[in-house]
Amino acid sequence: MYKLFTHNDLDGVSCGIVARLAFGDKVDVRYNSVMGLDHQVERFLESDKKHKDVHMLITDLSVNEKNAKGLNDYVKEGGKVDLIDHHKTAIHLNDYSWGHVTVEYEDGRLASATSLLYEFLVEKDLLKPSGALEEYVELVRQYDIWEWEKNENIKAKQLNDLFFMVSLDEFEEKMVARLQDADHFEYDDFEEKLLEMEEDKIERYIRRKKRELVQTFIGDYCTGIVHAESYHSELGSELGKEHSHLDYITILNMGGRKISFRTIHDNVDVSAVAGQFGGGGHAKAAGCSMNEESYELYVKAAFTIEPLRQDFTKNHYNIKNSVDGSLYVNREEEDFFIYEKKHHQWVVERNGQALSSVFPSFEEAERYIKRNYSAWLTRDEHFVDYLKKYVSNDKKREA
Ligand SMILES: [Mn+2]
Repeated sequence: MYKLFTHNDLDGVSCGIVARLAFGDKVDVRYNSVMGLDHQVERFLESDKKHKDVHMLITDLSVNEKNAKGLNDYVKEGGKVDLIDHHKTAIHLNDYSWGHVTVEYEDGRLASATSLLYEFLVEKDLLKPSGALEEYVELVRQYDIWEWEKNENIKAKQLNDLFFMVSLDEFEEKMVARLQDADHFEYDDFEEKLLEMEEDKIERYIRRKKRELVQTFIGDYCTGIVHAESYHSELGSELGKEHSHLDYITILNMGGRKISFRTIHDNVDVSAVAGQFGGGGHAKAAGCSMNEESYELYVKAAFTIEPLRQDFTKNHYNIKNSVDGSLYVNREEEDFFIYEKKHHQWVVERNGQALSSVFPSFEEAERYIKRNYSAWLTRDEHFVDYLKKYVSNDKKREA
């Protein structure tokens, strides 16, 4: 008999699916949150100690110091345990005979728990490799370690969408049945339709959230803050790309009292931001529970800020990086005119007065006014009025 403790996200549940394919009803699968595992392991060590016929597998999660010692003692007494993980923070468990932690394969690809468990079971002849299963495992791996975005592997993202549309048990059951004896992994027509609808729904949701984003400085970082309960990955990436002058995106979930941080920039580490408030995570995606301090900064102080406006995109004349200059405005109805005075010398005029800083590129000038004045590219009509006003002023000056 096998007992599998695994994570409750797509990678973790796919470990459950792989284990089910290998062991059928001879495995008892438990899905846990990151916080929940240690409690489960503790209970197992206390109660099931004598059941030496149980082979324990832990995937996509790691145990604390106390449980690591407990498991090690259990193994010394003849218990069977294998912990298979791919998180950097679990590397030290490789010191134990039962710890199998691989972050990166020899060819440089990042591992996922599912890919590691799959290979582990195939190597031990406990699972028969198949085309469909191999494809499925690769989709999970690409999704879990964010490789799908770079590869534009939509099928991997869709797998995660589907995962969230049905219950854990239903997903497990569906996938086990599908992977059992197929050459390729495919979605059926109904799922394709569902995924299409989901895509539309996410698009509408993001469009709405774009109009609610507020901008502020917290510490040295300029962040965009939005309230949202769902689609954090999609939101973080869309808002981050659209407002690339923001260092990171903050997503507030008031009901769950949680804060998520996302960034698209390599020079920003949001796990450090989350760490200041007792949270953690990865460099590009992290989070924390909401405490008094983070509430004051991200919720209360941001409440009175007006949402950020998007650049006007339907212009013919007022366009970015143009030889005629580009005009921006802000909520205070100030004008910001960016133009190239000399080669690599970009000037910003604020209400007709040049700022003292000069910028080496259009992008840097724009970034400066977006970060410091929350300005957006204004519409053509205003641009034409602005040019008329200042061109006629120049003429008066000449006369
Ligand atoms: Mn994982």
